[in-house]
Amino acid sequence: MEAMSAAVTLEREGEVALIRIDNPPVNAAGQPVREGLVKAVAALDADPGIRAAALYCAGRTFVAGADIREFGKPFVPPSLPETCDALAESRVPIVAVIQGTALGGGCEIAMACQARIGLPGAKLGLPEVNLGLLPGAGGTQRAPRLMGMAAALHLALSGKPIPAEKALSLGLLDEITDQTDPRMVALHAARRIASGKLATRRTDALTVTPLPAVLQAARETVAKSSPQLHAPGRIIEAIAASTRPIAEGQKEERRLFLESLEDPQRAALVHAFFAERAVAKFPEQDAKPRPIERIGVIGGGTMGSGIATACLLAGLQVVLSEQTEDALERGLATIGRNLDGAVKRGKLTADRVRATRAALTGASDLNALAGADLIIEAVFEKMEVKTAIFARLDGIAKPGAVLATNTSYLDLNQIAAATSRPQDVIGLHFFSPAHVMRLLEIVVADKTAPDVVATGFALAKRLGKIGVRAGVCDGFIGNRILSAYRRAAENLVLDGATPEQVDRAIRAFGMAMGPFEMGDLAGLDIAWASRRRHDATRPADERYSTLADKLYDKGWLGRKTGRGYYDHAGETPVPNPELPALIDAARAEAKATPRALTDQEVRDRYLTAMIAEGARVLEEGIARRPVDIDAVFLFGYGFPRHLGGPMFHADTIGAAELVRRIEEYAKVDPQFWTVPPLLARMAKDGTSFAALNEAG
Ligand code: 3H9
Repeated sequence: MEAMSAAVTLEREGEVALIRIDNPPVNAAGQPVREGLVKAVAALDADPGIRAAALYCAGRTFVAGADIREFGKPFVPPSLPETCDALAESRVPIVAVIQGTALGGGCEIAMACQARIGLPGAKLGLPEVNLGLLPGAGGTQRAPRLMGMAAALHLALSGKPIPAEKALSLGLLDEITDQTDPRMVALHAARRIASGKLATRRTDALTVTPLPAVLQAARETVAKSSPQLHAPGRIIEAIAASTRPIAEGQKEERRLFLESLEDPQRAALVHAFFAERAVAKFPEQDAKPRPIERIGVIGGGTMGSGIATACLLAGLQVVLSEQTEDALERGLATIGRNLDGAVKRGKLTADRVRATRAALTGASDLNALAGADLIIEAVFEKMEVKTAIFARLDGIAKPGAVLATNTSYLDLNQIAAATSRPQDVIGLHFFSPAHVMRLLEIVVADKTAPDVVATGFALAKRLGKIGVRAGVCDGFIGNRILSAYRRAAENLVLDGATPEQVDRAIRAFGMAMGPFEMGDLAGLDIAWASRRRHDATRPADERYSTLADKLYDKGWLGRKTGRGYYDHAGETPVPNPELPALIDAARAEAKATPRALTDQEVRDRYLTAMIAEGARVLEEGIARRPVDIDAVFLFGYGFPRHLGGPMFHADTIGAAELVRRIEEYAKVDPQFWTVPPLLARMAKDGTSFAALNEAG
């Protein structure tokens, strides 16, 4: 075995050779892989004794793509396009043997080879679009040559990997084997090529049938479904060029790829990719999670039923506890409907339906939770109710059971103090609908034991959720920041904007929903309860909009009552016709002088409030790093992924500009707008939130 580089070896076996990539954890095509592949091809070209070769990977996966960590850093040759071209032009035919995932640059490496074989469970995909990129190592030219333009467009625009069977039917794979050892498959396949038993072909010699109508339909779909994203349009244009001679098409691909590499959306999307992984690193990660198989859920309302559904879908046993038989029946029925929906969405396969339903039991008595490994309380948001339940659980739960609360605001230390085992108490803050939303805030109280924190993260992983560690404060990371920018939105209405304008401006920025639409969806009684909790501590000089209270007093609680900021009687909501009079009254009470505000002013103020509160949450240690806040907003609050999250976005504005804005807003409302000390320091030192992420 000869080393071609730190990541690639070449093994000669008679008249065939095996090229092996070994670059843990996912065999990303970093510089040592590229260098090794180019050298291996050159060595094969120079060896007349070799008639065929196979390329395979060590570890659990084929090449998972270009090394994303190299983007934005000084480039060290050879490039991935050069590497793929070397493989494509190799004198010796090479078969790619694929286990795990061949993604992005990995799929491109495979497509450049002269044949492809998939091992059981292999998947192939071009997920570059998710990173704001296009397949830039020949993928937009070779995929249409192998699969046709329509299938190539679908693969690259969806970003979703396809299973080996589908890849075979589309022509992306030549064979699927049931053998599981990549080296043995590689050796056998190379020998079959040498003996003429496995056909090979040069991808670059294939031609592409032009499909102008398919291209046009793709352009129209993209313009409608994701007008703010830059990568999809570039992908279509690069694939459109695949009907030209390959060298010309590659030139066009390169031009578009370099454009996408420089695009700020690329940096934001790569940040979002790493954010998802960064949050899984937390101070207690070396502790051993407690074993979790049986979950108790207290409360069969929307949240409790959603949590129970999420646990069932993950294959856990669930006991749902409610106070009365009636409430229990309703909760179990909701879970049943959730599971039906999961079957329809393909999240629960037909063969698992029976076992999943059988894993659910109900009880109208808390004692039924005695055997649970983890109990999640999801009852009414009232401290007395929660502490009473935790005091009872203390006497019921088995020793070592994790006692979790789904509270979205309340003081976890106080809840933990209601038990004699505060070390076992943790916050697991799910987002509604809990069986769909990916975010899980894992709230750590003063006395929570490290293995209980680790258990929270293990549960998040098992449920397919993104767990983010949060400290205790009113609202934790997400809802705490939400209350700040919701107040900014309410004050914008005092100053002259309408709720409709605010929602429109925020949607135009890319958020899934504006704050008033979101209030109507969540129910205006939730924010009302939060305001009442603060009545006693609200500073006398706080600028307070009574608009939301007026809606509440009229019983207009949003969608569930048919009216809120909007009227929901028709198919699409329209502004509540009685709102202008209520706004006038609220403005008069606040002694506000309304003026016309531009959408830009609305957006700047709203985002500045979000970022400023984010800076406070960081400084207080509620979130450990800016990336934790970004993950919360990306996965739980509809922040646009192509803008990376609020703290990533803050760096594109700059601390100095943010401080300037806050000082300007403070002229009207000095009580709300104060410069967070962290932001002031950053503006002075010229540092960024990205630097704080790196500092860990
Ligand atoms: C591309 O290819 C561009 C080309 O077309 C053109 C070039 C000219 N690079 O996700 P996991 C790390 S763009 C660097 O937890 P899993 C990841 O951060 C690329 N690092 O495992 C993590 O590190 P850590 C197109 C990478 O089993 C560790 O590996 N390719 C890369 O749940 C384990 O990852 C993609 O977009 C990478 N490419 O999932 C594929 N990939 O332990 C991106 C992963 O320090 N990758 N890491 O946190 C994936 O989708 C998943 O990682 C994969 C494994 C499905 C492969």
